[in-house]
Amino acid sequence: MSILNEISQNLQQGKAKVVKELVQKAIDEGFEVKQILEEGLLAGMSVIGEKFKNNEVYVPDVLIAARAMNAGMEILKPLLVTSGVKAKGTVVIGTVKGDLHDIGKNLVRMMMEGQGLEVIDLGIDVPAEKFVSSAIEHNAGIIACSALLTTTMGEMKNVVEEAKKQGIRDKVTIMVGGAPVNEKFCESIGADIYAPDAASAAEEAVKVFA
Ligand code: B1M
Repeated sequence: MSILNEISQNLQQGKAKVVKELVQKAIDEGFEVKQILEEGLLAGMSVIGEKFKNNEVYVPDVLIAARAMNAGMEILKPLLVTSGVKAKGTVVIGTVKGDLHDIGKNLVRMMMEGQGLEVIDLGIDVPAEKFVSSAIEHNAGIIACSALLTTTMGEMKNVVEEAKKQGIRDKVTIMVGGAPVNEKFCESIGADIYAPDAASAAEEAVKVFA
């Protein structure tokens, strides 16, 4: 098995320590940083994303795979900067104002990072103004809003309105998701993309930057 394949396989099994060692080994053997990232770490995370979508693996599996990816990224990150590998795009993500649920949002973030996107995580209870000002500050192409409560999902409309108010509506894609959210709601508030799960959210985000 090639070392890149080994990285991918071990990542899928959540073996953080092994992934870290293999990434270092691949660097020592002269593999390009971009190749280690794309054919090792991101390839492994894509498999997990697909399996998660098909209910073949569950939340804890994704969390430990993401931990393994982060372990590998610790080694790669400083080299990515010097080798000039750029993120495919920037996403600002958060759970909307009044809502403290973050497990799903964190999964979305991890999946997006697993697709090579830069993700600015604003955390929970994020007001509309913060989503928009952060998108401007980081020149983000996507604002991604998560909500788990029927009482807070309406806050997503405020994000759309705030983006209009601050003059960036035509420059930013607004993605919405979370258990009570659906396609119809997405359309009704004038958002752009509804994603039912974390893997779809990452797939859709990549398409935006393609
Ligand atoms: Co809360 N809670 N909770 N809770 N909680 C729910 C959501 C609830 C359905 C439980 C119930 O009554 N059956 C209910 C909401 C009812 C409703 O609004 N219709 C509820 C309630 C009522 C509350 C409180 C009001 C309870 C109270 O205090 N009386 C309170 C509210 C606090 C607040 O937010 N202001 C509350 C608090 C909490 C805890 C803090 C205890 C805890 C959250 C801990 C945390 O997140 N760190 C909690 C939990 C854990 C849950 C349940 C049990 C699990 C949620 C979860 O993490 N699921 C939940 C019941 C349930 O769902 N079974 C419940 C796993 C996660 C992976 O799924 O977040 O749906 P999910 O994410 C999915 C997709 O939705 C999607 O991707 C993920 C998977 O791929 N997705 C996106 C999510 N965000 C996305 C964004 C995208 C795209 C996809 O694009 C941007």
